[in-house]
Amino acid sequence: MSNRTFTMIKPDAMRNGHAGAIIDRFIKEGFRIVALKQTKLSAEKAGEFYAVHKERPFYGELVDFMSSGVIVAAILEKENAVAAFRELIGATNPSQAAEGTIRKLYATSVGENAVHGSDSDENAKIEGSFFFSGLEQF
Ligand code: 3AN
Repeated sequence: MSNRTFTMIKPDAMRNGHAGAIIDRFIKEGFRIVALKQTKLSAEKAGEFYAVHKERPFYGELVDFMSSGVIVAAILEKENAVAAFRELIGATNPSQAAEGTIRKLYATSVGENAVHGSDSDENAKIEGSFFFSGLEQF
């Protein structure tokens, strides 16, 4: 187990001014920041990142949304990071997310749900290296 996960603060949370509160929450919950940057995905790059969802009906909407504004990308470290982080962010649909989770607090809909969290150690590694070179990880 790598004890690392990958996250993005999505364009909705950036536009709504929640980035500071969300990063503060990561740290308060005991995640160490391995890498962090603000960036913007082109539609092409967003499509590549979400290629696993290509056949899903919401793929086009997802790509448009994820390339609609700046995001913050980060690699975070904590014991059992992937599962611990998914618990912290809550269910994909904020209306089903537990009280106190980041999506319950800051997400507006299932499509615009404030944060991304990797779903496996393998994907955490792939997604982290999509955004960060080895020289940017500490
Ligand atoms: P999660 O991000 O919780 O792992 P996935 O992997 O099922 O959820 O979906 C990836 C992303 O696709 C979600 N974060 C969300 O932005 C978007 N998405 C998922 N389901 C829907 C849906 N029914 N309608 C619109 N967008 C969706």
